[in-house]
Formats: sequence, C-alpha cells, structure tokens
Amino acid sequence: MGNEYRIALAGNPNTGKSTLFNALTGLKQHTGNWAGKTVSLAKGSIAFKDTRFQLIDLPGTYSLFSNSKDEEVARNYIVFEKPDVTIVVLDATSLERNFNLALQVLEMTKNVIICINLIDVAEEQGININEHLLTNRLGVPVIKISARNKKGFSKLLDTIHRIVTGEIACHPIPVKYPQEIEEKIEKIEPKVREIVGDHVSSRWVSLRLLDGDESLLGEINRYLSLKGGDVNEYRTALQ
Ligand SMILES: Nc1nc2c(ncn2[C@@H]2O[C@H](COP(=O)(O)OP(=O)(O)OP(=O)(O)O)[C@@H](O)[C@H]2O)c(=O)[nH]1
Ligand SMILES: [Mg+2]
Repeated sequence: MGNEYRIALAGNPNTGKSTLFNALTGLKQHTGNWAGKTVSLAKGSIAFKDTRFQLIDLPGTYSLFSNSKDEEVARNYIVFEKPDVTIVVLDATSLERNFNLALQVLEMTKNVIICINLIDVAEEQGININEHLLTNRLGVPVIKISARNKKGFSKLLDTIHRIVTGEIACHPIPVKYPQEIEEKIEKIEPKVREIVGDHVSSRWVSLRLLDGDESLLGEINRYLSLKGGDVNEYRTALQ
C-alpha cells in the first residue's frame, strides 16, 4: 500500500459532509437535519486502488474568515495543514448560497473538488445542474453525488485518486475584485509572496491583510515561526 493522502471535507452546515464521511469510512459521525453538528475534526481512513485516503470531516461553516471558532478550525486546517485535496460539499438545492464558501476555498488552495450533494432532492425539484459547464468555469472537477444513496462515489474516489497521483491538475479561477481592491492586491502580493513563499496562497493572505484580520496574523506567525519566518515582516510589507 502506498502513501496516505489527506482529504478534507468542507462546506456549509447541513450539506451532508458527515453523511458522506460515514458512508465512505464506515464510521459514525453525528448526522442529522440541523446545522452545527460536527464541532471538531473527525478522521477516518479508506483504501482506494493502490493508495489510502484519510478523510477529515471539518465543521460546517458559511464562510472561512475568523468569525467563529468553527470557521477558524476549518480555515486553519485548509490553509496550514494543507490537505492533499479539499472537497467542498454543496447542497444542490441551494447552490447560489453554497458557492460563496466554495469560492473562498478556491482562493485558499488549489486541489479542490466541488461535490454537489443531495442531487436526489434537486432532481425531485426539477433542478438541473450542468457539472461539465461548472468544471470548465471553475477550473476544478465538479461532481454530483447523493451521499445518502451512495450515488456518484466511484467517480468521486476516482477523481481524488487522479488528483493525488497528478493525473489531473486543478487550476481554480481567481475571483476578480473591483479595480480598487485589485490594485491594492497587486501592490501587497509580491511582498507577501517573498515571505510566505509557496507555503500559503499569497493572494489569499493579501486579501485577508486588506480585511485587517488580526487573528489570522497570529496564526500565520505561529505557522511561519515553525518554518523559520516572522509575521512582523507582513506588517512592514503593508506600510
Ligand atoms: N436526501 C438526501 N439527504 C441527505 C443527503 N446527504 C445528507 N443528507 C441529509 O442531510 C442532513 C445533514 O447531513 P449531515 O451529514 O449531518 O450534514 P453535515 O454537512 O455534516 O452538517 P454539519 O456537521 O452540521 O455541518 C441529514 O439529515 C442527512 O441524512 C443526500 O444525498 N440526500
Ligand atoms: Mg457534520
């Protein structure tokens, strides 16, 4: 058996992350029809072809800033623990709302799969989703599943496998901001890149610096000091 790859499950509350996690790992994470059930990181392992995937069930969040402990836990895992693949689980019946978080994840990390769950409910409601069009628009694989009915799993597992083995590459589209913000990013980003290198997305850090996210700065400091860097250089870069 070869490497074990870490695969994180992110998404809004109640989109079926734990249902998917349980179905794939055979474990019994708490699930139910209310938000906020998963509060800490659950981990479970599965074998697929010549590899193992360790799945990490993250708390459900509506965004990935520093608004709550759950958001920090999910964000820190994606940005600093750097899973090999992050699966964003979306509710097929509320795609517009769910895409907000998906786009945030696409800014943070490259290897992303957009997993559109509850496709059974969407089909009942006559909602048609063109996953090929979405894949082309987003630059990462988009896969429709029903976690409860175990539909779409082989395609999902196969896609994870193809990403970790380098058979397919993800090129997430950058979210474009108004010109005023883009100009600021352009100014800050090269300096940020000098400090973070490839450890963390420099565009994402630049955006958070523009937000004035102090709690994130503390986290980055901790992370970089482990890697031998210093966050005070960020503050200088901002001036
Ligand atoms: N019909 C249908 N229901 C589903 C599907 N997947 C999950 N559900 C239901 O959706 C509800 C929420 O599922 P969970 O797995 O607990 O959702 P979660 O994303 O882990 O929620 P949090 O931990 O609160 O973030 C449960 O009642 C599941 O049975 C699906 O594919 N189809
Ligand atoms: Mg859950």
